[in-house]
Amino acid sequence: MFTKAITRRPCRAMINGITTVNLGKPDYDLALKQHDQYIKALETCGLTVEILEADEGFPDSCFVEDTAVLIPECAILTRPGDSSRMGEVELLASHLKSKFNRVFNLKGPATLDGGDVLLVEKHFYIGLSKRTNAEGIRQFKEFVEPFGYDVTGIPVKYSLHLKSGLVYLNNNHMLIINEYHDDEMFRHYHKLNVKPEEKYSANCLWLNDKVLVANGFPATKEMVINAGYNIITLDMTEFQKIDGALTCLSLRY
Ligand code: CIR
Repeated sequence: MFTKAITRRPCRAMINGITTVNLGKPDYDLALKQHDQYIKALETCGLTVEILEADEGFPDSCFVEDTAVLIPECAILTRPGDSSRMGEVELLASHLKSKFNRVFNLKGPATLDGGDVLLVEKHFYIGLSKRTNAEGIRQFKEFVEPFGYDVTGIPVKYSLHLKSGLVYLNNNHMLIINEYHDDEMFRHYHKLNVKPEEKYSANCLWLNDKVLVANGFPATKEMVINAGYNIITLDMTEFQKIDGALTCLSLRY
């Protein structure tokens, strides 16, 4: 159950956000409208949403998920794997220190993006990706193990982050792209397989028994509904242009 979320308004510089796709530049005004709808959806799911100011110094700073991991026992400030994003953590640090009794910091040479961190009950799966290195996972593990969490590293080969292709929807349901389908690690889950042509939509967001799903992906939408969830669909086109998806736009706790 989540009760709160932290988001950051997209800045104008988002049109120059990092991207691996070729979908053109985001339309800033449309991105703001989509962000408004995203915040409304979080509120519909019962969350109180804090909206931090846009920061023009960091084009990707609306993707707050990458800069911290929040659990009831502590906050962990990350070290984003793309150097242009490292400074985003500072923007959030004092803010989190006023909310959490314990705040841990990853130290160099560790790198870790929150988009690689998937929590399933008391188990963290962490993507070993272009953004997150083995040292990042090692330090993270040291922070969370004393609180009874365990950690498994998962190589990420075919997407930016682990959660671009693997998302937990509670009730033992795992939304999963082909690449992870036969992985022994996930054999215990009831898998909802995302079609390759709808890969972007694997990044859904479970929030208190509702699921946010990106608009324009009918097979994923139907599959999540058939799995028994109430869904909220959201236009995400402008964030997709810079590799952003639903989980990236908030920190939930
Ligand atoms: C980046 O490449 O860092 C941003 N353009 C997108 C970050 C997406 N974040 C996420 O999936 N958690």
